[in-house]
Amino acid sequence: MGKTLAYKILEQHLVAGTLSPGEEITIKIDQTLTQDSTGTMVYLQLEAMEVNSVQTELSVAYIDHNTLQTGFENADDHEFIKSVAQRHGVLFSKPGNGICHQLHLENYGKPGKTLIGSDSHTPTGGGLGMIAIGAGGLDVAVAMAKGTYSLTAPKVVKVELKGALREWVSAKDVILYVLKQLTVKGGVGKIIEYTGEGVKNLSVTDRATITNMGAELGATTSIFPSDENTLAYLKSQGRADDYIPLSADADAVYDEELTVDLDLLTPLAAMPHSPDNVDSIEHIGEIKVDQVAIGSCTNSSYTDLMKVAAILKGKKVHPDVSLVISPGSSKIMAKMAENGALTDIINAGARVIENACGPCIGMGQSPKSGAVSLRTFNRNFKGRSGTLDANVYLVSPETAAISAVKGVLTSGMACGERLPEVAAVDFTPNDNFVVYPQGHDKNNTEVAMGPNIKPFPRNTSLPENLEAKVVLHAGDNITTDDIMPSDSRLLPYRSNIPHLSNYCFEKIDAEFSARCKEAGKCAIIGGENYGQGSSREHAALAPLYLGVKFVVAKSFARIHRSNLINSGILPLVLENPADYDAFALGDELVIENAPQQVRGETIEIKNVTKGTVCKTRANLSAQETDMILKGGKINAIKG
Ligand code: MIC
Ligand code: SF4
Repeated sequence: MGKTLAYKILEQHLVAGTLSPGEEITIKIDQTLTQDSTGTMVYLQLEAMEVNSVQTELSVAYIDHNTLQTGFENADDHEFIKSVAQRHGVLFSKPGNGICHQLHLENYGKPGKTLIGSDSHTPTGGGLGMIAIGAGGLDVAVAMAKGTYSLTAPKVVKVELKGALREWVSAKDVILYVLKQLTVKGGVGKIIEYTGEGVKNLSVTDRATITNMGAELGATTSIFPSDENTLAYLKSQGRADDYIPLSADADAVYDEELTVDLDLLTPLAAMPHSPDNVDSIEHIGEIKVDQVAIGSCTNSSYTDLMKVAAILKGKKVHPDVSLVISPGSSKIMAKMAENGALTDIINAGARVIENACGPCIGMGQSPKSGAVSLRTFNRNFKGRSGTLDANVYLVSPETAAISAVKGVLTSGMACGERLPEVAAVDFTPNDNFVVYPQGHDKNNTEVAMGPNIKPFPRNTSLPENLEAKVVLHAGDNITTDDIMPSDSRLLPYRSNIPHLSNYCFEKIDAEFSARCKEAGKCAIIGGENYGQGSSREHAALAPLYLGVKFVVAKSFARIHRSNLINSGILPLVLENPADYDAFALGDELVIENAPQQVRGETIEIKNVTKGTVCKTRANLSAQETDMILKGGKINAIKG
């Protein structure tokens, strides 16, 4: 029986377990990446593990999220990460170099390697034929310390690409189409593997746009084969030696299949407030646009921005539109300065900002009240832009640029203009933004701890009777942005859980934090796909700090479920989803004989207030059971 590409790479890296969907496996990790907003926790945890050198082939610490230094906090975090990177042998990418995923693709990603990163969009590396997985910070810290990562072996979905994209239709439209078909929870427990003759018509950066937004499907990761386009990309980055060809066997067997006819796609948009709320631009119509933002790890490649420059050349941004562009990397920005494309963008009236995540995570450029903002980003969750009543549409760079000129949402296909081809270029290697950990030894460098960096909260072992009061009854698709909001106001506090916890669930229920403090021991009830979105473990650590003992939901998103377990918080799935309605705010709950119950299949929650019993499952692996019993991953590691 032929093998999928994903399973070939997993098999080569298998350290323990049986490689079969649903089984717990441990794989060797070749590379890790961190970014600063999750990185401070990662490196606090790495320090707590008392290791000297990282065990990976390569680990990189990027600074790209918290680059607005409005006070000392972010700069202190950068310094902290730099010092820990030097202590343990981690490369440090300074702020201004660019967005972690774009930089990793350009400089370090290699076909056939495994990568885990403390950011949900780490699967961007799948565009190069890697197994690249987003994970919580603690899992990344452990991968650095031990060189391994454990996960449930996913199913593999085949997405067969046929034909080629037409002018004005791009990779973003491919992934928006897949999101429309599979939804934001359609990828949970799965790897999305792209195959078919259409693959050769997509460049590596096109492929990376598609694998990047596989995170929005909830997928473990997404992957493309490594072929002559991979070689061309690596050559353009001066890394031809990193190339190896890789593909699935011709007779590979997949768990599910989907076909996408690239020739039939038209420009699409994800409408407010979910990446799977997709429709064609033609159908949505010419809505008036207030802001257009181009950039993010999804769409900030050289080719993307050169197309934008070509569309803007000799034109003027509409008087009612604010156009803001954040390039993906310093190399891209430098190349566009060299060839004049940056001048075309600036002359059209665009605001060019730093090579960083920027507006994608609400670090500046919040649109005006009630605005329509077109963004080439990957998430349009309510309030993520920093403006609660803004309506964010996710579109391709081509759609964004032409709409910025016209002032209304515009399909380039309908406007009758030609879109010039972007010529291939070679990039000049430049590592002036990188600090290498030369002669590293933890005894040679002090950890630089700013006053805002506080210890992370730790749980205690599971008590006999796990008591809790319902402090929130939430709906479906709760995001980690809902649980632990992130914007320019709160991101400076990513290393200060006590402060952050005051804002937990603030957009959904302003009383949440106060209610938890009053209750002491708390439980959250959620709907489907609880915890989708970011990998931030702050969405588990802040609830832990506030006394949350367990979360009961209809289903969980992968990374958040792991983060809860790593923190010793039980994620419980309702055996009967209808029982969701049997809980109400203020109900007193208890799980009796908790240690014994978590070792079994079914876990019963007694609702003391209502006098009822509800059956749930935690579906814990052996390692996960150990973590829950001991009060989290750090306790389990330390024994
Ligand atoms: C995001 O896009 O939501 C983030 C900010 O990159 C997060 C990481 C974080 O919360 O720091 C992610 O995607 O994991
Ligand atoms: Fe940064 Fe946005 Fe990408 Fe997250 S999704 S890594 S905030 S650019």
